Amino acid sequence: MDREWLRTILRTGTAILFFLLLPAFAFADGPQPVPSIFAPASTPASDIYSLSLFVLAITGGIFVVVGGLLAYVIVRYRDKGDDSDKREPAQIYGSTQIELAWTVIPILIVVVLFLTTARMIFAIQDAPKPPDALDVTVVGHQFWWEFRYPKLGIVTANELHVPLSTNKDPLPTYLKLYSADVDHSFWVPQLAGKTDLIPNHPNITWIEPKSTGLYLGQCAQFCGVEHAEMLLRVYVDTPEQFAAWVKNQQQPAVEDPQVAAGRQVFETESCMNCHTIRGTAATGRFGPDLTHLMSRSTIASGAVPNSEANLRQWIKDPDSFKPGCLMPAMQLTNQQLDEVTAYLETLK
Ligand code: HEC
Ligand SMILES: [Cu+2]
Repeated sequence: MDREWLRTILRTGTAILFFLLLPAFAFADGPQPVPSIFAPASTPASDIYSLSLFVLAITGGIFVVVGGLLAYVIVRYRDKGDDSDKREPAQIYGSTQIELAWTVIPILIVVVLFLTTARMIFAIQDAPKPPDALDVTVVGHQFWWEFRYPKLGIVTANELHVPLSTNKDPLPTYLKLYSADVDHSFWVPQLAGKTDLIPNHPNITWIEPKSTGLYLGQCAQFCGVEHAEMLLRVYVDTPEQFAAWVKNQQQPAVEDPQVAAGRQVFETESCMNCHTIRGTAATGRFGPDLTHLMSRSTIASGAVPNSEANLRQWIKDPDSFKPGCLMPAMQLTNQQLDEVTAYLETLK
């Protein structure tokens, strides 16, 4: 093997490696771990997963055959540096057999891929909805999620709770998707495929999680500057956990006289124009419902953990966590910040 040849292989190899590793660099310092589409935990996601394996097998087969032939030809017929290959090879024109083969085989492959995919899409879309399925209305906002449970009288944000579905007791959750402003996309890879939230065009999707735990996702449609921090958290609870969560969410906010000063800040510094706290005069709907803010483990749509320090910093200057988000810095004094944070901390 001569030098030039070796250099070509090295150069090509480095380029291929670089492109394969590129996604790893892109996500390396992301705000949350990238959930895998190869670890489904819910019915539509596992159907999509098996379909993707089928498609990968076919396209992988094509890659191996084409790549193999290409590699063989490159090695076998490379310039040997002598005159042994200066003669023109036999020229073949208009071979009906060859042309038919390279037209019909790809068409058949595409038809198979198309039909299996279309069948899967319709099977998921037309799945009959059981009467006891849980209904949730999801409203996409720049840059957070509103979750309403119409039959349960619950409104919350950013962290969706749904019950576990077992084979013995199937309990899917049907999500009706709306948008308050621009296009968003609901995507929790381990639970279901992406479904867009389009203004004036409600979409429906469903999930049927088969194991408990926290599933991460995010908005998958570019919706503005903070699109990348419009994260999603879905908690799949056991029936008992879910019932307890529902019971707590249905309560109005408890009134604690010790934090009356903070509550007054909330009601006089226009917080209540944008936020609802059930059981108080605050009924704003531009921002997340804060009635049970402390039942959530993150704030600002999963951007930061819900700690006292983060909460105070968020109210002081929301842009310090989410530059360009739609909550303004309300220019509160340090004392007002302490008071309103103490008040919010009581919203269990
Ligand atoms: C102009 C409307 C507006 C005003 C006024 C406003 N907020 Fe907000 N607030 C928002 C929006 C929008 C978000 C969601 C931001 C995001 O996640 O992108 C938000 C988020 C929050 C959150 C995080 C909620 C969560 O679960 O993620 C808290 C806490 C909060 N606001 C408290 C306050 C307080 C306290 C005040 C008054 C000092 C206030 N807000 C004033 C619009 C407003
Ligand atoms: Cu979005």
